[in-house]
Amino acid sequence: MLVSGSLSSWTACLGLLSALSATFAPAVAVKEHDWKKCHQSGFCARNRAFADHALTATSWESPYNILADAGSFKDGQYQGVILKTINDAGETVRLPITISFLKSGTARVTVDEEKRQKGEIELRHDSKARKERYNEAEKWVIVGGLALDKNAKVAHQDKNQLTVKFGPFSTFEAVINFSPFSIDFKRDGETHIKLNDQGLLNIEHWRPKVDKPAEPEKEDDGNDTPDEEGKEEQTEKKEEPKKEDESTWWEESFGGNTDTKPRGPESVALDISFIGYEHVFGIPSHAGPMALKQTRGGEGNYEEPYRMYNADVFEYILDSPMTLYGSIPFMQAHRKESSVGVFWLNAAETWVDITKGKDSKNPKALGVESKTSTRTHWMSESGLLDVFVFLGPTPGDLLSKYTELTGTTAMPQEFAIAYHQCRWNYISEDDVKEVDAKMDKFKMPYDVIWLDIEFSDDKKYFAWDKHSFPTPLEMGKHLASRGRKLVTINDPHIKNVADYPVVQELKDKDLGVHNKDGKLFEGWCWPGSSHWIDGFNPAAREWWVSLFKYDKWKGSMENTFLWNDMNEPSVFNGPETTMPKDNLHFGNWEHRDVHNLYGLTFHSATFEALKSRKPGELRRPFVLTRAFFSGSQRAAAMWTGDNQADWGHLASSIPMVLNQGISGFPFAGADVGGFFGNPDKDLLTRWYQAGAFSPFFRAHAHIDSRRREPYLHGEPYTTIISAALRLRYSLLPAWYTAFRHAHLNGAPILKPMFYTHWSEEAGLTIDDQFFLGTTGLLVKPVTQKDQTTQTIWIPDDEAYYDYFTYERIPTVKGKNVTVDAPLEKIPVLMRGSHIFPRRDIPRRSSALMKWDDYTLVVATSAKADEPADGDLYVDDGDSYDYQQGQYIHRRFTFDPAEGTLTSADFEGRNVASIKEGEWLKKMHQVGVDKVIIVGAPASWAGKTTAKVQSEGREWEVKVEFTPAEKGKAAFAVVRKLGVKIGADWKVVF
Ligand code: NBV
Repeated sequence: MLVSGSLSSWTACLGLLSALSATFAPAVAVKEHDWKKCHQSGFCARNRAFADHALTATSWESPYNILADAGSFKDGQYQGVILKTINDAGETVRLPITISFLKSGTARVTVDEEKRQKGEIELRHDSKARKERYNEAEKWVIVGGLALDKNAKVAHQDKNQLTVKFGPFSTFEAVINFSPFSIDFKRDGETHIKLNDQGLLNIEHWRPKVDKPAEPEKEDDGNDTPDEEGKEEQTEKKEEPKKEDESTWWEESFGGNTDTKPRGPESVALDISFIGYEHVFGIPSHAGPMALKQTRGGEGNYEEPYRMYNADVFEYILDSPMTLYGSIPFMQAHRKESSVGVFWLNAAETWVDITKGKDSKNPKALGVESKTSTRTHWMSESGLLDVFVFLGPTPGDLLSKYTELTGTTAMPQEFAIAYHQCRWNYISEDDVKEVDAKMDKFKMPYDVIWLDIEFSDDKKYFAWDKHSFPTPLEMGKHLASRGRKLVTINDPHIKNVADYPVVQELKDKDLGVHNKDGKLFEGWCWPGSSHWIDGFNPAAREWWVSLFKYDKWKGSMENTFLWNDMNEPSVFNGPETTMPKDNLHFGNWEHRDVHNLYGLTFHSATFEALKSRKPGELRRPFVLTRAFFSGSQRAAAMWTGDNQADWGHLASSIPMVLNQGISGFPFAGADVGGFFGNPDKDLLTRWYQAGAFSPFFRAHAHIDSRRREPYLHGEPYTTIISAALRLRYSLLPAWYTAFRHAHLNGAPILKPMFYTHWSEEAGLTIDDQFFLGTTGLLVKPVTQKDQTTQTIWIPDDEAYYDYFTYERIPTVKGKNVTVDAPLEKIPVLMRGSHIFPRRDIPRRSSALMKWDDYTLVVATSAKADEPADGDLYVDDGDSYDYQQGQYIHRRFTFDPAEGTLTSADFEGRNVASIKEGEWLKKMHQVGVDKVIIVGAPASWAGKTTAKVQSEGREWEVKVEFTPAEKGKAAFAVVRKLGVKIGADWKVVF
């Protein structure tokens, strides 16, 4: 049975959901009008209107001034008060400001609102909402890096401003201007970032609700949105006074839902200018180019600001600033040889306007080419104004400082970076076993099979559907026998039915989210009537953790891992398919304050749960989350949600995944094949090839789509897809090493051109090709239909070799090169001067490759004497023993002048002194099976042997040299080196 258009309203369809969900999926595609535009979101409209006024009125002055005498600077921190003038009578509101200069060189500006006397601000209708600006985002997001820089010094102070020098060698400066308040951030004397330069700071102070007499009817049709009103004013250039639009202060409605706003208007907004920077990136997740577009209209620009309000935007549209499932309010600006950034720590609904323009203070008349600057306008509905400023100068600096604050990506379970086979739904244990067997039959490696919501007994997620999954443990063991895992879904909505102990406990212990009246919130999702766990409540988290113990969640076992979906949270009958903003969370914070954090609280509780399923068992969890916020990288992988089986979505997945990586959350991927629809075989094949170069590599499909497991497509597709899977498996050591670097310093796993080649202006905005980790592999997946060649931009003068043929590609720095890319070929080049590890015998799962020997591939430099280097990180891939030194991290160096290839500990540790646990001991049996030197020196012609030295011994190995021929580079192969992977060794050619 397929139910579709006949169900006209959600209510009707939701009523049937429980009964129908095995075959039913909402056939309604997302409509843009289901989601707010800025003019439909009261605070966004008000702030845009405020900006229009400020930017066009001739005598505008920001009403925010620092009270010069009230401030003090001590131990790296300035504390003072901003006075906001709120009316013509000169009345003011006090806004405490703290500017912290951190040891890392990061600066933090926090503005709060002074607490009022009890009763001074009344909330509406006896609301239980907390009367304080939300100040706990830090608690969920920040894990370090807050130590103050005691060396930060006041360099200048007078009645107008205060200048603080801070950062490395005091090369950073913050010039705090008092009247009006603004801050200029400088590096080496040059201004890079300005706060409130345009005077758009707007902190809507709390005020009592005054019931005013109804306003007289306007003469026009009265249909103007606040936004349009702002525009009218702009053209009329009215100056003062700007009449505020109060229509959405105390209540606003959208799509039939009314938000009672007990605290009234309380948004925080600020303009942040990036001086001399034409490009800004970040603030995922949006489906659009990595380089963010302007948002105030004009050709090729958006009309709407980028929105961050985690939402279940299924079948999302491409090239749009619309919000998606997760938010990271971290923006970076790049130009040739300089990068700076800001992190806006606020979990409420947030919009960001972006405009660009020439810097008029730098006129051409003076013979200086005027530079383009980017101006951004950040608007959040509530909470503190809390912004971190990073002054770079490199892209890597931004990432390391940002992840020092928010944490780096967790070291993953090794299986988690292999291939995942998913679909909504594998319908029974037999189905699972059949897919598992077919993957083996067709020699397609895979590590994980996934179960979507239909695995459960009527969407009661801890209960298995007894008919389809009667023996989950037996199924789990079956998978485990080939080292495979099972991931099951577990959403935050808990089915509200009588016979479900989980919901009973939630109710009895009062662990759910509450509505505005303080009662348990009830809404609709897959199970029908549901309650939502309140992940902000410590007791709820503790309870959630307890549910996953092996003896509590029957049918789960060591190889069961988790998928958290719908955690934006998705509420089918809620405003914009999420929770009412006046819902209440633990501590009586309104949902409005914490919305973008909700998903993180849920997936991090699941992460904790997986860490403590059995006393004494401490293994790395694997959790996939759909909603996320800054900090999610510490506990989860993410995917880009419900994309579609079309070429546009395939192409769009690449900038989206790159953007995740440069925003500190690199464990990212898109549904391979596209979730909705049926990909044709070419599209599916190309998607597998792109997926093989995506940090999270999972095929997934909608319940209504045709079966599309990779072995189903006949030749040549089966062979080609199989080759993509095998390529992923052979490169797993390189991927794992890239994760290690991401874990250590926040580096992206897929590196866009600007990240590796920051001095090449032309490469700054390229977002469809990338380097994989430190391997030097330059990849540009094919994302166009019928495309058989690929054009790759070359960032430098290095040598580039075709990954598969060793052909030396004739490249020119800064130019495109076109390479062949027939369906069976993924455009992958090896950049000279790198070495990367592989494991060349593909097996059924990564676990089965654990003790296999390695291959090292050396791509020699274009410069005859330039060394090549690379590294390999490996640990047990499962436990936390690596934190006790139980890992191998080698640095390989090929020195063409000396004719040597050496392996040394990456960190210079004395490996002999490490007390070896079981895993390290077992690694003695793992060695280097093969070394391939691509671009081997011509002088090696005739060479047949080389000497190997290791552990005090020396022996000879054979060298097979193949001279350069027909465009192919010369290469040499050495087999069976006889060295241990963890030992120091040297090959002398
Ligand atoms: O659980 C069903 C799906 C899931 O397959 C998909 O990956 C999620 O993004 N889920 C959304 C709910 C319904 C989508 C129409």
